[in-house]
Amino acid sequence: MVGAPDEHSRRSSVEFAVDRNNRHRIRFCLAVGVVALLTPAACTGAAQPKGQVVGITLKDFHIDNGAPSVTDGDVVIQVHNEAPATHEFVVVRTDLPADGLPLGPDGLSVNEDWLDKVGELNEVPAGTVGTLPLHLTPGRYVFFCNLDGHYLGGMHAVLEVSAGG
Ligand SMILES: [Cu+2]
Repeated sequence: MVGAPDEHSRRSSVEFAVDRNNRHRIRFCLAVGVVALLTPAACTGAAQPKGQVVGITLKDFHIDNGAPSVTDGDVVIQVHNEAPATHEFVVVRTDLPADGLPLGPDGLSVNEDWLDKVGELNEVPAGTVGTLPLHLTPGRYVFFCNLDGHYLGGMHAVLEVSAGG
């Protein structure tokens, strides 16, 4: 314990440098922090993104959209992959038909570079739920899976976002 006395004297001098008012304020903040931790809202609110929940279900090869229209603002897209395979989930803002997005040179996937991409989940493993929080402005959005051939296989859906009151 050679370092102990040094440690102690350093701490004392630091405390000495902090005037009484500041020390009071620090203790008050700690108390507020503890109260916040003990309230249920703080516990659940920290982990859960807020917004209108849009439940999406991925299947081989189809996307079910539980809420085809929402109002603008914070939206939490919950992507349930009920298919036996991993899928991707891409969101673009476009007025193009869901089955009329531009394809890339491979002819098997959508050319995302030509689209206004709003967000994506690279991988939603089979049997899991992916969460994608987005802030959406009014407009029309298309969801799709862009793994080779999956979009062409029918994995696309539309979400209409209207201006809220
Ligand atoms: Cu897919």
